[in-house]
Amino acid sequence: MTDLSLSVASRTWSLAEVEALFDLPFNDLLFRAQTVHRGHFDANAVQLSTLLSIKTGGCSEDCGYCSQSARHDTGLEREKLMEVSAVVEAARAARDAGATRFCMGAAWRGPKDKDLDTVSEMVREVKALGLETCVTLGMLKPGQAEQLKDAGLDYYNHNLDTASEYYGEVITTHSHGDRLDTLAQVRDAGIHVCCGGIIGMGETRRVRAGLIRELANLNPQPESVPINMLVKVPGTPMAATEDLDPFEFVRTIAVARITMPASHVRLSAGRQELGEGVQALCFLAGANSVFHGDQLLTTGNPEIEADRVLFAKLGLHGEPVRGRRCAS
Ligand code: SAM
Ligand code: DTB
Ligand code: SF4
Repeated sequence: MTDLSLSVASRTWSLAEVEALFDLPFNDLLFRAQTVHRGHFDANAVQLSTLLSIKTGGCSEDCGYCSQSARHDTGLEREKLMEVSAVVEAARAARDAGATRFCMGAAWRGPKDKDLDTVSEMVREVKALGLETCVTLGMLKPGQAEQLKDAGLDYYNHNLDTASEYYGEVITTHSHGDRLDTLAQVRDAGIHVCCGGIIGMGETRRVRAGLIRELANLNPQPESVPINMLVKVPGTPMAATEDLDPFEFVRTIAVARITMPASHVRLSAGRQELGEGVQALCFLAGANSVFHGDQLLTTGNPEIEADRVLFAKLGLHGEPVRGRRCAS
């Protein structure tokens, strides 16, 4: 019989165990996730990260979900790397609106050394504002993670996106192994790992369980785990994908919480489409982070005012920097 006893951070998860969690009755799953959550975090605190696209569009990669791939005709204007001063201004506004982490995203396969110098300057200046810093720049070459660490980078976002068995259905220009390689470089440089994925891309529950299993078996586990619901961008190969049942999204959050008890699980892209009720279920299932601000990278996010109202209704509050109750 599959062992469903309470998880500990260091254990290895089998696919059967993760699938068994997905298959639990909804109320049992949520009760279990909420119990784990309360053992590790303030149950009413939510970490707020703000995203900024510092280099938009024209990406060489063929990720089937992405508005920024040069291979998809999404009508997105290609833009150059932003000026440092404009990024710092956006970060200051994010901080003043309540965010504690600022995440800068670039539509690159990976950064050129010259561009990395500019991004390092952005990290240095954003950090000086008292914000946690995060960047997502694609694949890194040896030495680049160390440069970012020296600039004061706290987190590097690099998602596994989907289970290894489904990866080739979504992306062909780089591999699941390439992603693991960059994640290892980030870890070795002493930078916190932000690593999650996308669901609702036409995958099966088994694939979703496989993704969560791969994330949970990273050792150490990622400090932040963004769970994105596919945003169906017109012009991408995934634009006409069938809608995923919202309860399946909630289940995925709950299974992420149970298997990665000390990680911040972020309710990420697709929040606008979920509505207040499903978002509330996600918080009950153990989500304790969101993207805060009217824009994700190229698509919309709930407005700051809408989040303020929702948080007030639910009695949620923003989490201070390093607000984890049980330091690990
Ligand atoms: N180019 C870098 C990379 O791929 O790692 C960084 C930017 S990329 C846009 C960051 C992440 O955004 C992707 O790994 C994916 O998880 C998420 N993402 C992109 N487009 C999305 C969409 N349409 N729906 C949901 N998530 C999306
Ligand atoms: C992550 O997992 N989700 C964010 C962040 N990491 C970089 C990006 C979501 C992008 C959604 C589609 C868009 O706005 O382009
Ligand atoms: Fe490029 Fe990242 Fe979009 Fe893939 S997800 S096309 S690597 S910006």
